[in-house]
Amino acid sequence: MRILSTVPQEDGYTMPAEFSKHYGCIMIFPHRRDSWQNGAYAARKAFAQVIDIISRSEKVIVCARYDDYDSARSMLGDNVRVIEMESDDSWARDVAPTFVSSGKDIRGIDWGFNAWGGLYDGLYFPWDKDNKMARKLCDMLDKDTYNKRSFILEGGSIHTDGEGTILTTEACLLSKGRNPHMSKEEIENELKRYLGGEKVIWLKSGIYNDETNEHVDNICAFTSPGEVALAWTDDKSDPQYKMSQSCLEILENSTDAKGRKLRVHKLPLPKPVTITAEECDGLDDMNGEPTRTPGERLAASYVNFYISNAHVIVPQFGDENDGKALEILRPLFPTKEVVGVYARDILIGGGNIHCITQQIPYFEN
Ligand code: KQY
Repeated sequence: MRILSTVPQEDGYTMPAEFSKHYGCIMIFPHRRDSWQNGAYAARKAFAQVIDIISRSEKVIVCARYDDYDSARSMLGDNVRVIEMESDDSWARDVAPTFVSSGKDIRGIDWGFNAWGGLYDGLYFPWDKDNKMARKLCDMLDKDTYNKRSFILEGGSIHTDGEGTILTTEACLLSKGRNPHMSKEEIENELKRYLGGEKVIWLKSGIYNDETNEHVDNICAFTSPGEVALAWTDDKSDPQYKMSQSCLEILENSTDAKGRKLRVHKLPLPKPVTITAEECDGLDDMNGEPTRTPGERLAASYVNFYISNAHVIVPQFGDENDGKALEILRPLFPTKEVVGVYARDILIGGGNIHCITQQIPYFEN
């Protein structure tokens, strides 16, 4: 494995869309007791359901800490590969490499990771184990890796259509805890150079109270070139209303890198999901402070789905809109089975199904 200081776009490597063919998916077995209630037991069961569905159509590699290896091995199927790797938490989307492809082979990008905002507004300290995972995973896969640790970026803060269009949010990428020394234009240029894009569509915000500084993968996702799903509410009293409305205006007035007008599919949000006192009791304190307070609104959204080779795996919350979200997504993915997984126990950690996965694009050699 080589550590490269060149630039993917100049080397002929670009990031494929999630809906293109995968070799596999990277995930991390959950363990952090201040993120996941009751020693992460319920979260492990929810992760295992997601892993089982993904593993039916692509290779799943699950990273487990030394202490969790036996538990992961016994909970996961024979066709899942469990490898021992230390981590601080379990958000593969943000700490595993973002892969770029030449059409034949793939390389990883090793972005800097600082737990969603570092000492400014990050969510935990230290984060050094997470920050080392991307490079280790490239080594394990024997794929060259671009060293971009000088630039703080999480995989959940970007989406691409694989045809030159990148989606992101200002709330996240222009936040003070990431790359405060860089202008919006400089950040946009880095996205284009590393992901191989020609156009960046900047949404202003994401999902209300999303502790990632409003990652794009919770509010809006490409379902095919020229088409996006957008988290939506018609409830004007909900602070989310103005946020989704502003995204809609931007999307409806944008063309993609190929000059197409975007078709926007509204995915209704569930009713506000809040954490209970009992769930909070199941979480360990962090440095003597609780990580959540009873009644706190969690950033629930159906947009946080994962597109595998054969399925679209969509979070479910026990809400009346659960089925509606699946019905809206089905015609958008005519060659895949759209399935729901009850994901409250993942959401309690602060993200959802897309956030716990990172696809590895298909490669020939
Ligand atoms: O949504 C994500 N991509 C990660 C959420 C991290 C939350 C940490 N508590």
